[in-house]
Amino acid sequence: MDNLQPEQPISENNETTENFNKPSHYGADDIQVLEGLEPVRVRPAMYIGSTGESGLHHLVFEVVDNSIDEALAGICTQVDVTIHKDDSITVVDNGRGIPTDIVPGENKSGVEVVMTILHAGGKFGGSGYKVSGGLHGVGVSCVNALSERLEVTVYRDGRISKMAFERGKVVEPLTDLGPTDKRGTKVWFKPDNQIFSETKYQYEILSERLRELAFLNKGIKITLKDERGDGTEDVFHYEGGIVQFVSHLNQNKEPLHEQVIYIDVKKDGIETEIAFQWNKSYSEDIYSFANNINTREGGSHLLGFKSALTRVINKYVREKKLLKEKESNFSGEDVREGLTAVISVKLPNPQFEGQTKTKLGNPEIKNIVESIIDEKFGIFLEETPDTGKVIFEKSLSASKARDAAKKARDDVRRKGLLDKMSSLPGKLADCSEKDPSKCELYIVEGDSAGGSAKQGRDRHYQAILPLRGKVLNVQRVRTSEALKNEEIRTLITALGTGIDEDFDISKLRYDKIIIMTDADVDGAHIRTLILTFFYHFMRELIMTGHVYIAQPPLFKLKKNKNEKYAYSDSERDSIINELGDNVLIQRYKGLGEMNPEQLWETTMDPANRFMKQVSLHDKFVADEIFHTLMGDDPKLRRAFIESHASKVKNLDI
Ligand code: 0RA
Repeated sequence: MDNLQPEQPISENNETTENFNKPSHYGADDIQVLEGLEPVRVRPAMYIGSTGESGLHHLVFEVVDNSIDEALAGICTQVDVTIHKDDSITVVDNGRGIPTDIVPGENKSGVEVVMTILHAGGKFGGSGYKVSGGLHGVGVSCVNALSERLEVTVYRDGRISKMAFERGKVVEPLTDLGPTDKRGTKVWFKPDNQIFSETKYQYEILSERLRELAFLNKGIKITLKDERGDGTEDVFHYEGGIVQFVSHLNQNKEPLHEQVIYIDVKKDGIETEIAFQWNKSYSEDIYSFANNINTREGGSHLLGFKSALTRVINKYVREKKLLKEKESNFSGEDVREGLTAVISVKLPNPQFEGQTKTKLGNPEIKNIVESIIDEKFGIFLEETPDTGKVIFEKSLSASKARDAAKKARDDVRRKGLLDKMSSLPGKLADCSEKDPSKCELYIVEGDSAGGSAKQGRDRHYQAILPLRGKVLNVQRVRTSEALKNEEIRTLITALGTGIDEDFDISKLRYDKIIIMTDADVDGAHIRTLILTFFYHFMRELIMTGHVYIAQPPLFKLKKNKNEKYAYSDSERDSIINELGDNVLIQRYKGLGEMNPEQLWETTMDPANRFMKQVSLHDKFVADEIFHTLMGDDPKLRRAFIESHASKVKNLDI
């Protein structure tokens, strides 16, 4: 703990100055006006990120984080989350229970302090590491402020006590309800629909994060129950922790060695856990966490891991004379090809930096992780030479492929094939507008639909790129192979950004890239292949919300002169109801069945069209899906499509 600062209790005023994007004339008077939980209701997004779907789910995670803190303190072993019929939520844990006695200096019970004072943590002499002090770490009081009603029941010191709030204000004081032999806290809340634009919980969003938390905190049992619909239920409980996390991530890939390498070191109050395993794929999937928070932007722990991994492997292959003397060292990318890794550090005062505050800043962590990998992974390689050899061979093949890919890129570049200045692909019907922020590119399946789209479009700002036949599955080949494919090169040239190391989003030629394929199985497959292309070579385009999926209508309904389009079965049915008898129903099997005017009207006109924006809600779920759907194992693919049949529509893959 020597070089660590003691945890600073954050005072309320301090937090106010930090969190408010205040104008410079913001004074003490203003702060007084916004006392208690009022600021949270005035500016909810500032506390929970948004008042949409993400903020709504964040409420659950905020409560669960407190339960996880109890688990980190070694007390809580189980957390049960229930989504009720009315989209209210219950979280029950068997932790210590929120203190019920009076907090000195506040003259209020612990429960009231925790539920009504922002960042009340410090008032309980917090120690150890806390998730709830982490990223958003706003505290359960924010959940209370943003709930129409919240009830908290505490089982502590043999007694049950209960208290209720509405929109953050006490409506029922803390009341003793009698004896109990249980211990823990139950929080029930109903999000305030005056605050949230969306109040329907999505099972998948909750289950993903809860599963992740169970992986990251081995032994803890987290259950999720959905009382709406057919009563879906999940139990997440992993005695193997992040080792099972890595196995899970690699489940659809072919591991190159059986054993997941696992390193766990606790030193000076910091716990470092790393699990990793190489597989046959060409991608690198490393997930890093600090205090259970996904550090998507990486940081010192990730840097430490990467640099030590490269060093240890090079040292090993030199010592064992596996690499010839004249051959140069492996690069970091070489040794990480096909690597799946989870790095989880838990530390007393994490510093989160970066654009989305998901980059671990604490500089001392880099050295700590480096020396752990140096030592422990070094020993592992010495003791497990079979695996050492497998890693060497994978790195060697990656290094050769990287040379070949570079050569292919250089060749292509020399010939000017990826350079838009040379010439845009002949098939591209470009738009006349030159400002990319106003431009749209429709990627269309087949020449005939391409023809309709070219005629139907607004050529001022809409460009059309027809793709012929099946697009290459880039997940299955290396970059050098992919670049030999004409459709792939056409796509890259049209977009203008380049790929891999050359990728530069500022060169993007269109603000919206819209995939328009038939509404049938083939169309869905081609769409997946195009998405796989973006995911593999230009993931940032998806991350930044540039990629969309066009939604052509499924039916045309006609009665006399009255024509309507339906985009789903249920819409078809309600239009039939509306129009009455003798409705002529035409099912569109392909885009080619629509004439240019119809295509414009139903699918391309910004005033009428429906589009879905493609998002990577969670990188590791997305990886899983792409590997299942685009990987080599048809059995897995079928099983996935069957089990996700209804969701595949939502995911748009
Ligand atoms: C304040 C202090 C302590 C625990 C908690 C709050 C606490 C909050 C929540 C919210 C959901 N479950 C919870 N469990 C505990 C520490 C209590 C102590 O030191 O005994």
